[in-house]
Amino acid sequence: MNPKVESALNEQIQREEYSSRLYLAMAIWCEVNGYPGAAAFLYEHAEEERIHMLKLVHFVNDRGGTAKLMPVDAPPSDFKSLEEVFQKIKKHEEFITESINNLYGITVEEKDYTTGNFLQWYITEQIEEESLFNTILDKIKLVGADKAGMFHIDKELDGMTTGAGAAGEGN
Ligand code: OFO
Repeated sequence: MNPKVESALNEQIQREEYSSRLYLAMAIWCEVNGYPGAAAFLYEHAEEERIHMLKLVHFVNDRGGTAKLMPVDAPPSDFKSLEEVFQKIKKHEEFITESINNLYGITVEEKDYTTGNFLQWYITEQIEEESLFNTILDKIKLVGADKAGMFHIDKELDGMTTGAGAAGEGN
C-alpha cells in the first residue's frame, strides 16, 4: 500500500476512534443529566463511529498495509446544555468531513484510485451525518429553554435509535 495513503488512513482511524469516545462521553453526560433519549441516541452513535473505524482498519490490512492505533485524547466530559452537546457534534462532524476530503485529496495526488473509491462511502456518510445533526440542532434551538419541548426532543431522539447500541439496563 502507498505509505503516504496508509499513514493518512491511520490518522483517520485515530479520528474515528476519537469520534466514538467523544459521543460516548456525551452519551454519559446525557444519561446523568436527564436526557435518556439523547443518551440512547449517542450511545448508538458511538458504536457507529467504532464501525467507521473498523471499516478503515480492515481496509488498510486487506490492502497490504497495517492498521495502527495511536493515542487518543480524552474527550470533554462536561457540557452546559443539550444544545452545547449538539453544537459540538456539528463542529466535530464538519472537522471530520474536512478530514475525509483531505484524505480523498491525497488518494488523488497519489493516484490511489482504489482507496479513493473506498472513501466514497465516507463522503456520502458525512453528507448524511451533517444533515442529521443540523436538523437536530435546529430543533433544539427552536425549543430554547422550554422544558416540555426539550422533553419532546429527547423522546424523538430515543425514537431515532435502532436499539443496536443501547446502553443496556439492569443486569
Ligand atoms: Fe460521524 O462519521 Fe465517522 O467520524
